[in-house]
Amino acid sequence: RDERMCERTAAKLDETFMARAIELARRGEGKTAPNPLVGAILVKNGCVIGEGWHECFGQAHAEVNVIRNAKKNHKDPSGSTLYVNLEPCCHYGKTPPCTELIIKSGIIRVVIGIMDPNPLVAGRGTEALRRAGITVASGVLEEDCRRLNEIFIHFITTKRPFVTIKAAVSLDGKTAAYTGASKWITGEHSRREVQLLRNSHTAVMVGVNTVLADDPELTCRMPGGRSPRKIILDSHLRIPKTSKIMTGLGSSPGSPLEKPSCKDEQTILACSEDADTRTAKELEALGAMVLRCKSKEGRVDLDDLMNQLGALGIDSILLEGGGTVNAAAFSQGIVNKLLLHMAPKILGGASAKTFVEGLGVPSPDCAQQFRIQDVGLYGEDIRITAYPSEA
Ligand code: AOF
Ligand code: ZN
Repeated sequence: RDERMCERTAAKLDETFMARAIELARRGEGKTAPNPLVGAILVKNGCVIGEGWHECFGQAHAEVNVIRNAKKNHKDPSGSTLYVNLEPCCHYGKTPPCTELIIKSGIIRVVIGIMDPNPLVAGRGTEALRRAGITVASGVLEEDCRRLNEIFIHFITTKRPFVTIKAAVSLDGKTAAYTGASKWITGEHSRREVQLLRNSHTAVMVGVNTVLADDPELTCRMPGGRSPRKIILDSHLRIPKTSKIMTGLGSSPGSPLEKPSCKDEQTILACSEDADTRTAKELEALGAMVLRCKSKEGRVDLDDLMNQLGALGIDSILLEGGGTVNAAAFSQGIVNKLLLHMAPKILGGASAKTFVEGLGVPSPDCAQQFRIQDVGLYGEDIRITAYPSEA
């Protein structure tokens, strides 16, 4: 029985240290895409002797940073345990393999959250460590680690962006009053959350009707945050040249980070194949990238668009569209996650918009099923986090 007690205590300890690694990994949010969020700590004789995380795309991996930081503090990693939320890499990428450094440092045990879905690694990192005589444990806080890198996992395995729908609704599911007035449904707390989301997603996407109605900037105004790349669904290129999206193209908001995958953070106008070529040229001359997509029921085929955006290196999209765009996204099956901010208000009105319009399904049996992962209080509002059931 004592032995089992010891095991349980040791497992709890592993989880506590892994939770810290996850916390550190999150510091890279908005800066590492399309690479993963990775945090690491070194523990020796029960004490943390170093912390590190992947700070920025293309730069040192978390494992390199944690070892360097320990040494900077005059601590010897030899004989220590490394906690890292993602399997260490064993390939030559932009940086040399972390496994070699780990082995050289004399680390004796490595505790991993999840295996690396990157086909270049995928189990081989762990193998290399074991071959060197290092004890490896994996699957610690597995669910949390998977969620932390849900974007990375999706993008590296499908080459398509991870799409999160974000909507702000009243208790009766409305996104505006019957007059169309929508400022504001949710409280300040919820709206601050949106700024965080814009920072942590590579791109933000809306329909042209949102541009026509609200003339939004779609920037991240959080201190130290970066603005996402903008994608406008605009089948017939109706976007006004005087809109803030178009006139803002001259300036370069966002961070100066080098992101070779989406080099110039250019605003993308997704139109159908038959959109007017002259208008397209004019918009391109103003600095936009026009992406021609297959048509689906007279609109941009979102499935085709996702393939094209994936090829451009866009790993994640925050979809802040209205009910029509959301309906198309749901029905084309491109939605990976739903974040619903709900304010304790009733707007009423049969004609007031809801966050999913379209035709809908003929019977509840045909409804798209979701799994609620979390419900949280955000000031007066609640936020529901849900995933499509089949995922
Ligand atoms: C990171 N940061 O802390 C870890 C990563 O192109 P590279 O050389 O930066 O390698 C990227 C791959 O390395 C990435 O897809 C993942 O498989 C692995 N681990 N990547 O950017 C890190 N540990
Ligand atoms: Zn590495």
